[in-house]
Amino acid sequence: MSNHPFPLNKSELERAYRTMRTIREFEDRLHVDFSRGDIPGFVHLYAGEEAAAVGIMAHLGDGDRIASTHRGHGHCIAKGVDVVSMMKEIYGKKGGACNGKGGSMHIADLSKGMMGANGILGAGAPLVCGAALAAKFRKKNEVAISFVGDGASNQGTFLESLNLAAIWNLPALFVVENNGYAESTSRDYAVAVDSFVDRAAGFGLPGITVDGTDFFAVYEAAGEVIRRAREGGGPSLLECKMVRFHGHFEGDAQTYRAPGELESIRDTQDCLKKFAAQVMEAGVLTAAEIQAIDKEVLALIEDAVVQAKAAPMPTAADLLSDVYVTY
Ligand SMILES: Cc1ncc(C[n+]2csc(CCOP(=O)(O)OP(=O)(O)O)c2C)c(N)n1
Ligand SMILES: [Mg+2]
Repeated sequence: MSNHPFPLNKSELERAYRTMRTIREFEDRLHVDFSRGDIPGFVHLYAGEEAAAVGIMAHLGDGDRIASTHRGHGHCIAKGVDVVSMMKEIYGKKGGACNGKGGSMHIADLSKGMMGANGILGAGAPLVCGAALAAKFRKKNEVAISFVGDGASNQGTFLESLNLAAIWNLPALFVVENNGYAESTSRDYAVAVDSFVDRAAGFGLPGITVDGTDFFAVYEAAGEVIRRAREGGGPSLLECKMVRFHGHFEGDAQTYRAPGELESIRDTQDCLKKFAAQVMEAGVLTAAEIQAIDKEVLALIEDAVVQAKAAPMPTAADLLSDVYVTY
């Protein structure tokens, strides 16, 4: 029996906070370094959305598979991908998760069940049907999880995947990360139904909507639908209502936001602040313990950046490797 109201013990709570803080620090550091011109390519940041990735991934092991999105750094970190290899990848360096050939939108690590970020909206859902079908045949009670944004949820690939998963009764979960925008288009303009749960019902899938800025709400709801999938109960949809703290991409002027919107969501809907307040109020973690984790994470990210900057660039000869899988 624990003497606090949470479904996790103290070290699990510390781990959850550390992972969320790692994502935040990783993203906020990229924001700064990108604006300095240090980072090649295109970057979409997950800051603000951490509670969803961490609350869901807390239920997964390396044998469970996920397919991510263009906004994938948070999913990678929460799934256990090494942050140094991620930072090197984003800097386009050798030793990166894909040896510097993929960049931000193609980070993958199959040893961690991370099947890849994806620049094509809605492309992860059919992959997850495949992974979940394989899991069903392997009979190890593994699950596969697809992430899509509110905008990508309109893609035919996503909707077809809901149907396939339902008729095959797959151990799959479809997470809709509803941050209110697809680039600059608001969700209310682009999605006809008020709730994604209604859309799931149209495909014969149960659905749950949660406050994606509340780690514990996500953890509880994800636990329920993942358990059901592992036990053969079939796929579900989980909508996480969330906020993004940066632009759609780095460099976005965000003129589509209401005046004061960004300040307001950072003030009232910060999932890290909420988590810290909840665990401190319950007396499980102290402010000093939280600060110690913050400091530890700051050093981890600084080290990742130093290593990424020092790593060599891929050479012309590297173009010819990793093109085909060798059997
Ligand atoms: C098939 C496809 N169509 C369009 C795009 C261009 N695009 C990239 S991100 C994006 C908006 C995505 O919005 P959402 O799914 O809500 O995810 P968010 O960026 O909010 O996390 C669009 C239209 C794309 N990458 N792939
Ligand atoms: Mg969105």
